[in-house]
Amino acid sequence: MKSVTGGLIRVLAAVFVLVVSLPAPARAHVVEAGAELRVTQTFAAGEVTLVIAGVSAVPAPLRVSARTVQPLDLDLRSLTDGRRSSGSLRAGQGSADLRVTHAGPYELRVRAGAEVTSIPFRVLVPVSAPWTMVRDGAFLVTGLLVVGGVLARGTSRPVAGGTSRPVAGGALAGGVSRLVVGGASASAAVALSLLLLAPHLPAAEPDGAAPTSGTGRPYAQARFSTSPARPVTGADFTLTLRLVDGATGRPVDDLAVHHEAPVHLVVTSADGTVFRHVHPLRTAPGVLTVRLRVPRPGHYLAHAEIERQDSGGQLLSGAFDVSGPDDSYQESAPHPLTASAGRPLTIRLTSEGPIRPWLGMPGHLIVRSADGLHLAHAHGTASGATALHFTLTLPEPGRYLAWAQYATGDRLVTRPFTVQVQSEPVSKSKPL
Ligand SMILES: [Cu+2]
Repeated sequence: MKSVTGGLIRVLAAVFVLVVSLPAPARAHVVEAGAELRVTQTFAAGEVTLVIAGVSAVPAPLRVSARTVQPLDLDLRSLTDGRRSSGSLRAGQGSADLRVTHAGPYELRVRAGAEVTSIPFRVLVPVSAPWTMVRDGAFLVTGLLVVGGVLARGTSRPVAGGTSRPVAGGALAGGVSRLVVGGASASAAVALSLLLLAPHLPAAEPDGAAPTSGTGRPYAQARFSTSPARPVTGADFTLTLRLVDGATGRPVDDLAVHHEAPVHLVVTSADGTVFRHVHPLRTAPGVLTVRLRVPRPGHYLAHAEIERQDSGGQLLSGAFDVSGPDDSYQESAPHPLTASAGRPLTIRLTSEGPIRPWLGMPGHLIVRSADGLHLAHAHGTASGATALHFTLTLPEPGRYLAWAQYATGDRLVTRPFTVQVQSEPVSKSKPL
C-alpha cells in the first residue's frame, strides 16, 4: 500500500516538474475554434468592428454584432455549397443571427451605404483531441474502482459474533483489494498527469480548418493606385491596394486577420501633418480599397501591414500625389521628444478618460522615419485606467514622426510626436 502511494507521489512530482519546465505552445494570430473573430473595417462613415461569434457545434445560428453609425446589410455565403443566410444591423449597437450549416470557409458580405466589403473567414468547430478521451476514461476507471472497492470492503467484513472467513478466502480478498487500490492509483495518476499537461498537449485540428502548407507562403507584391488618378484636397478619393503572389502572380486572397484587421493601412503626408490609420475593404480577391479625403496637397506615403496565413508579417509601401488648395490646419502641434540611437525610449501618455482596447491592444504607436523609408508599429501597455506607455528603440540617428493612438469612450485619440534620435545618450523622457 505504502509503495503504491509512494509511486503515485513520484509520478505526480515528475509531472509537476515537466509542466513547469515545458514552454506552452505559441498561438499567434490564429482564431481558435469556438472563439469570436473581430474584424475592423473603415467605411467612409467611420470605423466598424464586426464581431463574428464562435460556434461550438453545427448547424447553429452565427451571431454577428457591431456598433455602427449607419445600418449594415449582411449576407453570409458558404464557399462549400453556396448556401446563403442574410440579416441586417441597425445603427447603434446591434446584432443579427445568421445561420451556418457546416464547418469550413464562408464569406460575409457587409454593405454600408454604397460601400461593400466581403470578409472571408472559416467556421471552426472544436474537436476533442484523442488524449482527452484517455483522460476522461482514466477518471471514469478511477471512480468505478473506488466505488467498487468501497462496496467490496463493505460486503467482505466479518459478521458480528460469527467466525471469520477461511484463510484462503481472506488472502484472495486481500489480493483483490490491493489490485483495486493499485488500479485506482494508476488510473488516477494517468488522469491527473493528463490534466496537468493539458496546456502543453496538442489540440485536435478543429473541423473546418484550412490545410496548412507548413512552409509559409511567398511574399505578396503590392500596387497602390488612386481613383481619380490625381486626388484633390477636400474631395473623396479611393485608394486601392492590389496584392499578387510573388511566385504565381495570382491575387493574394489568404490574408490572416491580425490585430483585428486583414490590412492595417497608414497614409501620411510626406511632411507628417496628415495621418490616417485605416482598415481597407476587400472588394475582390486581392483587392482592398478605402475611401479617403485629405486637406493638404502634396506627396503622400502609404504603408500597409499584412500577414498571409501560415506566414510572417509584411510591410508594403507606395506613394501618390494630391493637388488642390491647402485646407489643412494643425489640430495639435506634435510633441517633440529626443532619444538615443539603439536605446529604449519610453513615451508616457495620460488619457482624458478610461482607455478601452482598440484593435486588441490598449494603444498603438506608429513611427515613421522623416524620409518615409521606415515604418514601425509598437503596442502600448496600460498602467492604470488612464495611463499608457510605449517603449521603442530606434536604431539609427535622425528625425522620426510618431503617432500614438488609443480609444476612450467612443473616441479614437491620435497624439502626434516628433522624435529626434541622437547618437549620444540623452536623459529619459518625462511624462506628458
Ligand atoms: Cu490598424
